[in-house]
Amino acid sequence: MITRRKFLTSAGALAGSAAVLQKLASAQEVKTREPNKPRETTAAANRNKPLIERVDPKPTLPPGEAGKDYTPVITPNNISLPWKVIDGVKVYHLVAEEVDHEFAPGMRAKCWGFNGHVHGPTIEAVEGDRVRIYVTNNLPEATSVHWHGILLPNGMDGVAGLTQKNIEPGETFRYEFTLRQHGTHMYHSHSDEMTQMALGTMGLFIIHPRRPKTERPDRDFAFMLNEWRLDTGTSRPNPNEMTDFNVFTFNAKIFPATEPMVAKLGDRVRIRIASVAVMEHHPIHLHGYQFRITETDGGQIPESAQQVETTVLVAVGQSRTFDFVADAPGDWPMHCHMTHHVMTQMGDKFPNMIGVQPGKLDEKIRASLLPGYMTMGTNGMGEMAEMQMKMPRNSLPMVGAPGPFDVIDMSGLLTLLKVREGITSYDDPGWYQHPEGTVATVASGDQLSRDGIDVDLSPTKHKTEKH
Ligand SMILES: [Cu+2]
Repeated sequence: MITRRKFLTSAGALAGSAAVLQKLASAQEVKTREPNKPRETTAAANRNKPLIERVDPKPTLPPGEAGKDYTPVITPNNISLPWKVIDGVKVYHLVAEEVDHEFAPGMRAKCWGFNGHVHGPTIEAVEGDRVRIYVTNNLPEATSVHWHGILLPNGMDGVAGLTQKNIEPGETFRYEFTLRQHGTHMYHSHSDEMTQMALGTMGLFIIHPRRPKTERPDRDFAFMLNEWRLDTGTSRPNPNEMTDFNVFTFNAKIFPATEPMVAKLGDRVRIRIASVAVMEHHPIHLHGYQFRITETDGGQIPESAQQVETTVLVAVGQSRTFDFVADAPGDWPMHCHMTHHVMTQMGDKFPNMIGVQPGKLDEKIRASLLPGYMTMGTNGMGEMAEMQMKMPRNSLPMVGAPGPFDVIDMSGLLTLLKVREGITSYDDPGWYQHPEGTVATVASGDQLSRDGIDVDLSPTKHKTEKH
């Protein structure tokens, strides 16, 4: 009830109507109800009163301005959708269309998105803004756009067949409503969802608070999660796949194509993660930090109820926002903690070769069947990261990229938080230069004997067959 009353108070400030005051008065009645009075009496008295939160108010505040009313959000690897103000209304134009999308160098596919982007550009607005969003359908089939998590009149909800007619190819529809909340929300097609969403027709819808209760973040990053089935050698994600995905993305990119989040030491950082992914939930883990989960789709969490975590589970259809101060310099991974979600196609359908001793198998196969054959994966999959293997067309191995020390053998749902002292720009600062003596290295014999660590250091002990 407290949250609801707070919401009503802020909505009231925006709408300023008699209905608002009436509702606030009735909320006050609930609060001051005598303890012995039966609840049913109050409920009955309130039953027929208008619910102001279901009224779409005309705005009484000017459109929110970047810098003055909010710090713009950063959508790594994507942009915010441009808008113009017409008679006090923010006007946007989304165009649903096929997009030739690069997941990372070496892997492209024909996806569906908006305005040349996969996923669609981030819609950014401010609580109290009136927004008018035109949607043009340049897809080969009918579509519609649903504004996920946003409080609006039923006929603006965007569910084809139920709350509106389909937007046929070539048609442009108009959606218009006033934003009465703030938070991290989404939009996605709501017509032939299985096909269209598996091909990428979704985006972020960020609403900044008009009067934030907390200090604004210095760096505000937003991500959308997704998973895809892209078979090697093909150029279209397969929307019919129900369980077996092989490409996992932050803002439709896989590491190392994911742009890093760069912050200055001491910056207040906000990270928003949202998902209307196809089928999978993703526990997103940030290294080196504890953070407070400050918002869900339902709004701000009271400070006393905020959980301090290092991993946040983002289920399909949810958003989670967390905040922290960037007080530890370094290159810190942020990744999904499901190990198959930090890899790409290579691990898919690969036979389990761990511990297999091929003996003379390689020689025999090379001589009689495949001249370039080698048995792989007997010591684990990491070695594939280091090899320049010839890959099938339009596919990437499980591995990520060369790192400052060795190859980073993660891909997929991985990005980096780069925190630096004294930087003057938020451009990618390159790899972190560690202060001397702060990097784990091979232990010397002296160190081992000093600390009584007994290991067999003979060179033959751990020799493994190298290809
Ligand atoms: Cu995951």
